[in-house]
Amino acid sequence: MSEAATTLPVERPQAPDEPRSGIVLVGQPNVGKSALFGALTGSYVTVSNYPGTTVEIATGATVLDGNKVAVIDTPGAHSFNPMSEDERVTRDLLMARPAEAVVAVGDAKDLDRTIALALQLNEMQLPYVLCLNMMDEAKQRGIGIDHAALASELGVDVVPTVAIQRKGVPQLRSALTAPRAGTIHVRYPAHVEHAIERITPLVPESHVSARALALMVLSGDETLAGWIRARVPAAARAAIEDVRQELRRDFREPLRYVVNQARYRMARDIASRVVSRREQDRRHPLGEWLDRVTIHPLWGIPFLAAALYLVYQFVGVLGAGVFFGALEAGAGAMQRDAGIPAVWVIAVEALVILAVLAMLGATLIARRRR
Ligand SMILES: Nc1nc2c(ncn2[C@@H]2O[C@H](COP(=O)(O)OP(=O)(O)O)[C@@H](O)[C@H]2O)c(=O)[nH]1
Ligand SMILES: [Mg+2]
Repeated sequence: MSEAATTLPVERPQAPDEPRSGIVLVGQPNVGKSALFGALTGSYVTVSNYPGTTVEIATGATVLDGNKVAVIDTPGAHSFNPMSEDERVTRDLLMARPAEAVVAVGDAKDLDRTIALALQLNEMQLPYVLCLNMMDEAKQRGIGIDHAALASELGVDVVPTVAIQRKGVPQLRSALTAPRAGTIHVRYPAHVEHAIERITPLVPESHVSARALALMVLSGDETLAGWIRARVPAAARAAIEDVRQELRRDFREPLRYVVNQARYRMARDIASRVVSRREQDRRHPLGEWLDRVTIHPLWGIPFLAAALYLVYQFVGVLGAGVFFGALEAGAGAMQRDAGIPAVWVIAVEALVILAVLAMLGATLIARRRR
């Protein structure tokens, strides 16, 4: 963990009257952040690299309630516990100084993930508006969202939009004049909650809540190390690290995973209460269960092993043994009857088999993406 590991302006402690950064658009990749940014700002846009990185940030301006405010488009982020440079820049932008308002942009077709990100903003206690974009595609798929119910669950304004048609943009503008910090909070397993209680008095003053900072530190977010070092005395840092190590021993999975699990569980619960689907679009419960268990860090392993074994059986035993045996026999016969060289017959037959397998694979992938 080196000092250079942070891109946050560590030398500049937060002054209470510091100018706010304006309106910051955040969300997963490809949810329509840039389209909304365009709808809000028009054509006067500056693109620059975020200090110390090659990540590009677009800045423009808009007028809200007669006041000109900056609007910032950020790179896509699945979470504010960064795993990539893009995610880190977005997290740093949120932490460097308070925003006038955050716009959490989400894909209405992917409500679980949208809500999971919103819950992190609730945790950080940043004032925001949740924008459910791509409502056109959601409707086409028969997904209906009770956005008023979602708004009261989260405690913030929720605005459905179709950014490319500028639908909902006036409503978004009006919600942005009075953004709120969310009211509902993720409950973590008791051990985690206890660790949060012990760490919150030790984290620095910030416009981001102490609870969120405590969770970032507990999740082992090393990109925050420099920021913490610049603000927390050595003794307190050692105390924080002790709590973290103790908590690590309470779980088999990494703490980051434990924290994410709790967030997603709550996001799914909320989504299930506010979303309605046409019957044919509902996924089979077995499919949902398989989805979850196959990506689990522990239970995923036997599934992977079983899948590899099946592939081995298919390719090694059935493919090499049975098929090629038959191919060789067929090729031998053809060679005898028509004088075609055996390698040609085998090559053509192998190509046909590969094409069939590729088509099967493509069909399976397309089905999963749907
Ligand atoms: N159908 C539909 N497409 C959209 C909508 N908003 C954005 N898009 C498209 O989705 C893609 C990703 O949008 P973009 O703004 O680049 O997403 P970003 O990665 O979040 O900045 C682009 O092809 C957009 O034209 C929307 O509301 N409905
Ligand atoms: Mg973009």
